[in-house]
Formats: sequence, structure tokens, C-alpha cells
Amino acid sequence: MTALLDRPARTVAEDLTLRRGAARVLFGNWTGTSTVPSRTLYPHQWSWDSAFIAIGLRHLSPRRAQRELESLFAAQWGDGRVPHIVFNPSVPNDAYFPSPDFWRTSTAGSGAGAPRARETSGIVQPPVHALAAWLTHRADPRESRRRGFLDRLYPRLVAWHDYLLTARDLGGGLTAVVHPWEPGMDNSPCWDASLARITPADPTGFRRADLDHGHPADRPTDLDYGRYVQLALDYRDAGYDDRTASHRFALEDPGVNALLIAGERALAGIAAHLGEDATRHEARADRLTKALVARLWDEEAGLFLARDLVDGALVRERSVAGLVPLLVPGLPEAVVDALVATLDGPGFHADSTTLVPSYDLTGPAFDRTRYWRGPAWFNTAWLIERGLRTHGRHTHADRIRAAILETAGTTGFAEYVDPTTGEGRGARAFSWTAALALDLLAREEAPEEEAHR
Ligand code: 9WN
Repeated sequence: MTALLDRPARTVAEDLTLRRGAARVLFGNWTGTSTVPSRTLYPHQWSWDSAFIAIGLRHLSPRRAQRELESLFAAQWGDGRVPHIVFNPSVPNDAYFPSPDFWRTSTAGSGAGAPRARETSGIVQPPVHALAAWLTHRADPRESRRRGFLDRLYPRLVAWHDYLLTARDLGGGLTAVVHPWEPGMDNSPCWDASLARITPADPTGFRRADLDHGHPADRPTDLDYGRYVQLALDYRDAGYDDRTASHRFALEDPGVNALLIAGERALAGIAAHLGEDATRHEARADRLTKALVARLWDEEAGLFLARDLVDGALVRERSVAGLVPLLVPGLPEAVVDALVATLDGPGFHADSTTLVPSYDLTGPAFDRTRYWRGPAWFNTAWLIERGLRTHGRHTHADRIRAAILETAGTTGFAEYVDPTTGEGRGARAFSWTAALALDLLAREEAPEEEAHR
């Protein structure tokens, strides 16, 4: 593959082709109320996918972007949690595992306020939603006001963040994840040591549907799946109640917390717009930023690390989640410099794609095809691109933007790519890849200008 910088600048015609292709993916994956991440591998609605999808959809149809978020929040639980999957009742039960009859949230989750009329999962995903809602509003403020979009969504977003910072603050002042699916980076090497403590569920008790569509070399292993299933069963048996659940897997993840901080900043914008109190969100974002740096920054690693709350130690594995805090405004300048140096260093700089690998290229667990153990993903590249602009690092951001646009097109909007070759892996026509490419095609201003316009 030609190094990105040696390639000529994109032409108007190339941009137009990419825009049309991305729109085709998003229209093809729309179900009438929301967008599936992939028609084959993921036939339901996923939480953080919907937020990324809304960010792109707003350029095609602001109203559809609003509905994407509204349909997700319609399945919000009474305790404030937003489930990581909202199941589509018309999809056959065996199309995806774990299926509704595994989670049984409408009954097992009733004490935590799970919806009675919808089946969902019982765990959560990263809080990208407030940012997505704010950007969606900004795409067409008049239509948003006419539909009362923010008036209706704001209290739900507040309840969601409150859940993350009450039930899910397990003592460190940050929000914690209690299942490897929660940070959205399922089989990251960052979870290996914590997962090793969990005895896997009996493999004869369930059937993986993902291998009907995904290649076994790209997907998590059976051993990982056994542990995911056991952790979910334990949570279900505790009624999804964070006060009584044992949470044998519990970590503070830098990506999730950075997104929560960015979300609180977006909530401040929304609150000010609605005439509500914005200062509580700013104060919360300030407090979380201090806690993030104090608890998860690691100078020697050159990025943020996850903290395992079972043994209290930092997890010494370098993953892309540790670079996502670039999104946080007001980080100490030395931290920003170190993060940019890490991005440019041998661990995270992949010449052939310029997308960011999900795990240290030089790390012991690096695997160029297996899901979150090496492959480069478009959503994390988009977050880092945005973060670089937040700190005025536009040259770096331009490089990542160009890589996202180029690779989204050449791979047919792949789910992820081999960072050493730029070859697409996983599903194609993947929704957030299309949505985020569309967003970068449309976005000409720096994100902070865009957010405060
Ligand atoms: C489990 C839908 C989701 C993404 C996650 C990604 C993958 C699911 C799976 O797909 O996870 O939630 O079955 O592997 O890891 O980030 O939201 O696109």
C-alpha cells in the first residue's frame, strides 16, 4: 500500500462517491426506527453504535438522527442505565447470541426498572450519547426545537450519566465497567488478567451466532466467550442490581471515562441552551478530569491505563482506549504532548493505514486480525481525530481524517482493518464506519467551534 502522504489529495468526485456509498450503507441498515450496526453480524440496535450513527446521519437526515437516539432512550431503564442492546422483536431469536431469552431483562431486571414491554441486554456501553445529541441538534436547530428533541432527551441523558456516577462509581470517583462488552472493546488484552479469574460457563450451554458470519481468526476465542457468558449470568442472577451484584470483573476504563467527561461538557451546552443549570455539568467534568489524570494517567506508558478495581492495580497493557482521553479539553499540556508522542511512536503508528491500532503494535498480545487485540477501528480513529483538534493539533488530525476517508472507501466501510496492511476485516457495510466518514466529509470546522456555534 502507498504511504498515505505520498498519495494525491482527494478529489471532489472521490468525496462524492464516498458520500454516496456511506449514505447507501446507512439507508440500507435503517430498520424504520433505528440503524443496525451490520445486517448480518449485529441485527439489533447497539447503544454506542447508535450514537456514532446519529453523528453521521445528522448530515443526511437530522430527523432520522434524532429518532435514532430517541428509539434507544425509549428502552432506558428506571435506574437510568441505557442498555447496550435493544432487541428487535421481529428478528429470530438465534440470529444473535446472547439473545433476549438469555438476558431476560423484562423479568430479571424488573427491580432495576428494565422495560416490561421491550427486551434489552442488562449491561451498558460508553456514553457517547450526550455528544451525539448535541451535535444532532446543531445540525438543524429549528427542526430540533420544533420536535422538542433536546427538551425530551436532556432529562434522560442526565439520568444516564447519574447512573454511571452513582451505581457505577465503585469507589474511585470514576465510572466502572463490569463486563468486557461494556467499554465496547470486548477482547482487549487489557481485560486478560481480570478475566483469567473467571471460570468460563459450560460451552455446551450456549451457541455462538457470531461465527455464522464472522471469521474465527477475527473474533474473540471460545474461552473468552465462556467468560463473557458467565459474567452476564452472574449479573442477571443478581437482578442486574449493582448494590447486590458481586462484580468480580470491575475496571475503570480511560476511554469510557473520557467519553463521560466529553458528554458532561455536551450536557453543559444543552443545559445552557435550554435555560437549565450548566454549571453542575461543568463542575462534574472538572472533577472527573482531575480523577482521570490522578487515577489513570501513566507517564511511563505514555498514555492512560485501565485500573482493575478487584486488586486496585493499573493494568500495564497499552490500548487505544488510553489515547481516547485526548478528547478531554483542559488536560495538562504535558499529558497532551505525551499522548501525541505515543501516537507517533512505534506502538501506535501504522505506516500503511495511519489509523490507530486498537493495541500496541509492539505489545506481547498484539494480533493484527483479532478484533480489539490489534485491528484499527474507525470510531476510535474518529474520537482521536476530534481530540487532536480539541488541542489544536490540526496537522495530526488532518492525517487521521485522510486515513479514515481513504480506508473507509477502499474497504467497503469495513468494521475494522488490519493495521499492518490496511486490509478490511470483519463485517462490511458497517454503519458507524459509514456514519463517521460522512461526518468527516461534512465537517470543515474545528469541533470546538462547531460545538459552541
Ligand atoms: C458485543 C456492535 C458491537 C460494538 C462493539 C463491538 C461488537 C458485540 C459483539 O459489536 O460487540 O456487544 O457481538 O462482538 O465490540 O464495540 O458496539 O457493533
